[in-house]
Amino acid sequence: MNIVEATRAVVEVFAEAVIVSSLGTATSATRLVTDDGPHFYFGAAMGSAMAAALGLAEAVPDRQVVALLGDGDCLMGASTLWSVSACRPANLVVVVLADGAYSITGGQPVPPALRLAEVADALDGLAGAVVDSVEALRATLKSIEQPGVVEVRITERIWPGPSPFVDPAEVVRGVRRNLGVPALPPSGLDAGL
Ligand SMILES: Cc1ncc(C[n+]2csc(CCOP(=O)(O)OP(=O)(O)O)c2C)c(N)n1
Repeated sequence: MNIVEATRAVVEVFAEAVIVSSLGTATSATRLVTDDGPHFYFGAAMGSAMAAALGLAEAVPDRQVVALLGDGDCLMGASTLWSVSACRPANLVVVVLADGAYSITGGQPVPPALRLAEVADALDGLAGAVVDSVEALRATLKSIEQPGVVEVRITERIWPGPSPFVDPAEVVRGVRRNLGVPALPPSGLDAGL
């Protein structure tokens, strides 16, 4: 399975979800699969996407939120798992695209034994699963208790296409539109400051 196939499965199972995609190929794949949908793309802030997804899930409990993370990003922000366990939002799935590499910076290896599902299972109120096929991913997304963590074994590394570098002001506008909340007044962000 490659990350585009995995992302497509996530988007199809959770068609109404707000996706928070971490920097790198997770953002490129989400842009590709959703045709630049109004999701929460991270452009450079590594290790922050799971925490942002947790905050979003708490803020909009009637919406499904998916954190779609690279394994490098997930490791950098892994302490958020303990916060997810403490807060237990029933509308959050964390999907980790475990390709074993920091792909966007040149493919340096991520520490091999992630064991994220085992970590999740060890924490109160958090479910963990490991999948290695698109079919298993779909079935797991439909059945996992939330909050849950799905470690997706990516065996084929590909470059999804769209740039992972996003315009933060445009991302904010898209997410607010997606959530049905009014746009913010113009700010320095819009001016690229
Ligand atoms: C705090 C911080 N450290 C390092 C970087 C540089 N950096 C950007 S993307 C990346 C790798 C991300 O790896 P992963 O989340 O697995 O995504 P992939 O590159 O595989 O798509 C690194 C190290 C950064 N942006 N921020």
